[in-house]
Amino acid sequence: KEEFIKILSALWEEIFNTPEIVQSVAGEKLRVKFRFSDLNISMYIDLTGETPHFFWSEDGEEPFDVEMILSSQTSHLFWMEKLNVPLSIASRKIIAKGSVQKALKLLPALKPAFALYPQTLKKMGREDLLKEATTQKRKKRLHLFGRHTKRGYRLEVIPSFPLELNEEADKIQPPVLHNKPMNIRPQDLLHMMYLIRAFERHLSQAFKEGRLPTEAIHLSIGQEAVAAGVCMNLRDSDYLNTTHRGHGHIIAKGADINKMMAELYGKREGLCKGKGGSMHVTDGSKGILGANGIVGAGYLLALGAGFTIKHHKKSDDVSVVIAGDGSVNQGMFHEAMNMIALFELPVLVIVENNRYGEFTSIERHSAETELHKRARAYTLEAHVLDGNDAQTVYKEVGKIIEHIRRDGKPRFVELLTYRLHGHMEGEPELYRDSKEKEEFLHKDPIHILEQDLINALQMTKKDLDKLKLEAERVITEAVAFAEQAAEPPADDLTKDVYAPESKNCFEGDFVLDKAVSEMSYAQAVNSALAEEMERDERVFLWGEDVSLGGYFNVTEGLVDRFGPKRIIDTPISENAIVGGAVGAAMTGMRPVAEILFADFLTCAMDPILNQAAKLRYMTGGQVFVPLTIRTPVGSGIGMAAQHSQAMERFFFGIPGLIVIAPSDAFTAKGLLKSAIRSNNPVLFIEHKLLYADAGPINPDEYTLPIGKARVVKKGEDLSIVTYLLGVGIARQTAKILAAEGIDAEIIDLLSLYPLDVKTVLESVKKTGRLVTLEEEPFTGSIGSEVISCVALAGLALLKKPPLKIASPENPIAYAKNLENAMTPSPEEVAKMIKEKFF
Ligand SMILES: Cc1ncc(C[n+]2csc(CCOP(=O)(O)OP(=O)(O)O)c2C)c(N)n1
Repeated sequence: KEEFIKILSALWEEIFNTPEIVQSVAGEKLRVKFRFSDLNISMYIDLTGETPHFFWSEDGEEPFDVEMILSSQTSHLFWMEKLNVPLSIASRKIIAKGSVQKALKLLPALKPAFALYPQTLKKMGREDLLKEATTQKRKKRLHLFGRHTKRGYRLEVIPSFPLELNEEADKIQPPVLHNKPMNIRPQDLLHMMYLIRAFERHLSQAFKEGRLPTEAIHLSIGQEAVAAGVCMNLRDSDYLNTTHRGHGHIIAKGADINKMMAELYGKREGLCKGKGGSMHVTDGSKGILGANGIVGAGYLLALGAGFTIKHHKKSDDVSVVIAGDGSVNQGMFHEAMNMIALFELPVLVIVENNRYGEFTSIERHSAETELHKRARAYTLEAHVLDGNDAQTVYKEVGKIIEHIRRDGKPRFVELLTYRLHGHMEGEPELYRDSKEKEEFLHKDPIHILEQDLINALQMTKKDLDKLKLEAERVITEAVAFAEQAAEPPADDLTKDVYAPESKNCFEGDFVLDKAVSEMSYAQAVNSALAEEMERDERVFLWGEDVSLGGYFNVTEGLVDRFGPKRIIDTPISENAIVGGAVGAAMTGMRPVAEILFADFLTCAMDPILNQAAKLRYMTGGQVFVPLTIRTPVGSGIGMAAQHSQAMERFFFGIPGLIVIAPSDAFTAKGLLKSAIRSNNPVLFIEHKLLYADAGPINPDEYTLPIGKARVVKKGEDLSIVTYLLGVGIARQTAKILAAEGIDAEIIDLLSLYPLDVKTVLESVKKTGRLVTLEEEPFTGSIGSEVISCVALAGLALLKKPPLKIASPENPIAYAKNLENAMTPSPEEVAKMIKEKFF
């Protein structure tokens, strides 16, 4: 700073000692302030009085007519005449305030002053600053004036993708579940209910005392007969899905109580390593697929687990879902019920009717309050039972489960019960009066069973106390375990986002062998599906009309080869298509779910975002979801706004999900095979207009790497970063540009998430010019992300600001000319590029 002040002071002394300059600026009546932003000091040039002079001020509070804000480095370039000052003001290298026009008029008068700067530098012993910035020495010295000019990039500023490649990934399997012998006596039911109540009473107290890391905990006090009565009928190998109020169900299914308590305390030793908490706690080793914070999601996961039992395990296991009365008004319930019934899956649907959905009573939330009647509408055998009578629940549900084990057909049971605590601890319960609660206190399921045991089995109060004490001891131990357990280490934060992957699907190059044949993009998808289904019997495909080839004939002929049990037509139920596939994937299948048009992904948002993408993380890595969702995007077939969108913006950047978008037959085939082999959920985006495009394909079996972009054409002058349809447009654009001597490089992203930033940066390092080209609307698109990454990691590489070519910000129109106007032609792209860069 001092050296800088000295140099500029010496310069201005020279200037004011030069009579011709003084004469030419005399009478301007102007005070100019130069604020040096990186040095926190201002220099004032005062031309208002008889004698022009300058002074420095650190607080910068002096009055001025015009202020120029610039860095010391910009100031250096200014005096070196390396800057076009008006342009620098326009591009904000120099920020001017006040009477800029007047200040600019001074420049010609100052012309002779520029010649004084080199002299001044020499006099001050800094002639090194006059040289070009080539040597190390100079770079270092220049740093004095604020900025360095290295042409490199810093990839480390982009967070690394939390995905691990490992040799064992191919062998990953859901836990092998064993049956447990069952010989449940009434006193076992009571002991279980004591255990659940003691567990939740402790939680209630711990919550009040602020010892749990949550603001919301939902207890099932008063509903324990449902948990014990249903779940004590289940083997480990039966699947269970439950909800936010699922502690009891999970305990009764056999979860490790110490680890469960530790989970609720947010500890590393917790079942989900402290990542799930009360609403997502699960114990995969006991066949529990999870508590779920989305009230209707369990129905869909249970549907998928039922599919696995029927078609893969081929066992007499049962997939059970327990959810509340409020959940039956979710669309997920209806889609699941229909599909469970239609496909005759071994699923037991239990609705635990505690008369309230949050703060709204059943009379106010349901037109038909006898919920079992809804099941009959779906042809399901339905039962309604007193859910506070544990013995009845155990016996009757036990019989129903035995029926399912025998005939594999679904059943529905409504269990009538009541929760004695609020919807969540600490809420004021304004929606019900004390009389109602009083009435149900008398129907407390624990009291009912205690009475039964005393009356029928001649157990004494002392016997019961012993059971209760034993349950309380277990909970005391669990609390001690949880309290002593450690918090998760900080680096756990980014673990368990993705299941480990094998190198085969994530490493390698895009090598097109000597192609012996051509295939259309649609045939390539078809062929990838066929090969993977041939290779792995866990792979199946379901979606609307897939057996007939689907809307675009992509899956044509597959049903003849693999039969209707593996190529499955579904109802028009996008939520269930994806949600069911998630359940199947969690239990050992490798589903491919087809969504007819990508626009309908909106109807399956929850299973994609809240289930598929998050289940692994929420369960602390207990679960993995090897699911592929295929769907076509894009305009061009005159189907207007709801059948033509580019949908990728909604899904890329969702931790836990992978997004792929191949641009030709070669990549469609290799990447789809990798997607199906991936241990993680993949959204595989196809393009309608590409389906008919033919292209070469490797003759032998091959997969292609996920997470890598491909340089489809090398070039020196600019980098066009694009994907899907954009690749074809870019190729034609490059030809037009080549005719004018401009050599474009084209990068086909292929994987949108993870994004291969390195390949983009390497290209921009060479060309210095970046163009993004896509079908998405301008704001918040893939191109935005590419540009953001380049700005963060390699801004210095750019010779000019990037050019972003995207569609206008409107939905897609029907009329052909309007639809066409959404995507620029190669000629238009070439013109934009020339105007911007050349
Ligand atoms: C899809 C969804 N919508 C809303 C909520 C917020 N919510 C949490 S619990 C709950 C009530 C659910 O009622 P019910 O299904 O009867 O179960 P209960 O709480 O009575 O056990 C609601 C609306 C949610 N978790 N998920």
